[in-house]
Amino acid sequence: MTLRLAVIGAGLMGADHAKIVAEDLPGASLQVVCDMDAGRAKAVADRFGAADVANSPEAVIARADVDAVIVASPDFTHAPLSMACIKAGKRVLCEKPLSQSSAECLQVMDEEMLCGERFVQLGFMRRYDQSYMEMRQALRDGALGRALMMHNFHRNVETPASDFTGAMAITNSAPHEFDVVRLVLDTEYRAISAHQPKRSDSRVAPVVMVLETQDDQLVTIEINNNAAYGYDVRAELVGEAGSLAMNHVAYTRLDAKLSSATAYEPDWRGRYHEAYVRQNRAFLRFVETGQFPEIASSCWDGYCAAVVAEAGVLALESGQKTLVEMISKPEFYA
Ligand code: ISE
Repeated sequence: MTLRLAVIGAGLMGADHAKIVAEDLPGASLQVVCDMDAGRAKAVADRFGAADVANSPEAVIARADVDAVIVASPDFTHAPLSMACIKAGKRVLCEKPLSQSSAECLQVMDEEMLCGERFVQLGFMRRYDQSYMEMRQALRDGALGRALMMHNFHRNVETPASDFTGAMAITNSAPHEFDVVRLVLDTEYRAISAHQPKRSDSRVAPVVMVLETQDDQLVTIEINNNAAYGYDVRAELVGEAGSLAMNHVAYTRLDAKLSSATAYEPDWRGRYHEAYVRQNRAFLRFVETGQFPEIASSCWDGYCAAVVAEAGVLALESGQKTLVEMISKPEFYA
């Protein structure tokens, strides 16, 4: 049976999801592309062969010819649209963040728990990236001994908007690290501090965070949204018996003129293409079977990322180490 998917939002990520559905998801078809901007919806629909276009997300979610939904519209719509999908009994792959407000994440969790079934898979795609999967496995296999530290670097060429702030580095970019490090280390955070160096211009400076986990490990995260040279994500997991570092991901290397060079992607879509495909295939199996994928991110994970980000913003503003205070994990998400 072919599952008919709707993609809500035809911006950068919506177009990327539409492409993946059309080209990399056997068993799925692109039924509707929905965007407030009719021209944008049509351009993406035409490019990837969608059956229809629409401009009302609520109407799309209710359609009988839509089996499941991918939400890639602006961040503030993620929680309300995920709740609409839960109410309609449709499984949804919602782009990160579920919400930047932990209180709103709790509302989505409540809605899902009320239904007694899992409906929401959250698009923290790095969980499906080979490098992080190998780090997690190495730790589980005992190859590194007890984990002590995880260092992370996350660099964008430039900020998406000129009014991007240090707080937004924490609420918009860092949640990827907040989320995937929790998965790799299999723990939660206890406290966070955040610091910024000074730039010589008015662009947003990097943010460096130090997090303590509940298992007494340290996690460092550098977010540099104006790194200029390329999209660059690095990580190193340091254990008592060894360390595992992520390699620069590039399929080729140019050796010429007495030097050697590998290229950087301009943004995350190329770097994480395989992760997105794996994630979206896992979503398809979730829709088919109702079984929540083992390593996928849930509403609970979305809540955890939001709580850490809120504490991180407070830490940056106050210059103080800030406690990360979460509710206990509901049995439903165990
Ligand atoms: C950005 O905010 C994102 O959402 C992307 O997924 C991420 O990879 C990028 O580096 C972030 O800055």
